[in-house]
Amino acid sequence: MDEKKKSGFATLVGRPNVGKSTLMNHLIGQKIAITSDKPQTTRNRIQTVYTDERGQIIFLDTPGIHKAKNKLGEYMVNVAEHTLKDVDVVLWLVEPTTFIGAGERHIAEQLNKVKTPVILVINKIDTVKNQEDILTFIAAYKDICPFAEIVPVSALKKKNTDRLLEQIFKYLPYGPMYYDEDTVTDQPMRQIAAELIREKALRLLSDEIPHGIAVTIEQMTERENGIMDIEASIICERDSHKGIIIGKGGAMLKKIGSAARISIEDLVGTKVNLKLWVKVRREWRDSEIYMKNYGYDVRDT
Ligand SMILES: Nc1nc2c(ncn2[C@@H]2O[C@H](COP(=O)(O)OP(=O)(O)OP(=O)(O)O)[C@@H](O)[C@H]2O)c(=O)[nH]1
Ligand SMILES: [Mg+2]
Repeated sequence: MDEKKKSGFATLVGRPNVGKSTLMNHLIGQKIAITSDKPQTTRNRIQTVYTDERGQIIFLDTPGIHKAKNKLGEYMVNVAEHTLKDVDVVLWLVEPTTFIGAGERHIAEQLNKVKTPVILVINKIDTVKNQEDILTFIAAYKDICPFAEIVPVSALKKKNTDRLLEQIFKYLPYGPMYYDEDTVTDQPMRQIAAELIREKALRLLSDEIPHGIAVTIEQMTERENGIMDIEASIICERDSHKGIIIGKGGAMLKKIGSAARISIEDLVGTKVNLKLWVKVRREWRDSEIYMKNYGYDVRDT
């Protein structure tokens, strides 16, 4: 065992849309978690691995903590809150503002219950015109929770994220690596492919529908010549939604399909032949059976 190396777990938590997945992808240098400008993009815990000469950080990206409106929402919040205890350090991401709402207070309450060191990460500082304002955000947050560190960053513009890595390593114990250094994620390829399709749907569709969709991979096979055939279904909650997802003459589904195909090809490094279907499953977000089928198993939280 190399005594000088550190290794441990860091969870990213926060309200929806604060940039958790964007930050994690940037820190590990690969796009594993999907991102969008719509809240509640991430639905499951996504584990990724960062390794350098200092050691290894295992990141857990989690769903945004919000007021749940259905069983899927409850599942997502459970997933996020359950990661707080069993990690070495918590990264709490917030928007660059002095406004601390009920959502942030709820998260602070959860954090105050655990002994894990918390790093407050003030994200999106590229949107702050007057950089001195950052001091006022720090002042607003500083007493809400006993923070181990406060680090302002921009996940999008990759600002100050090296400093964040340094601060994370500070709170990790010395010990052997959990994964070999080539490991990037525990997510199976199938799962990432399904997520990439969901990402394109989220990005291309209007506000109302995206929360109600899920994606399942029905088949994923590789031909001898390397071409990958994928058949997937987009699940939605209403016939009217199905119509919108398919679009006029199938135009929207085609758009989602070709954007997803390009991203999946990037991921697998071969040509992909993607076939998409759209299915309606009414109120699936309140059905534990359907949720389980679509990869959200309540017993796992
Ligand atoms: N300007 C700016 N935008 C950012 C930054 N980080 C993330 N964003 C944007 O914020 C939006 C949400 O990003 P995500 O990474 O999906 O946020 P999230 O916290 O994972 O969201 P959920 O999974 O819904 O909880 C996207 O449109 C990102 O491009 C940043 O540093 N600066
Ligand atoms: Mg996310």
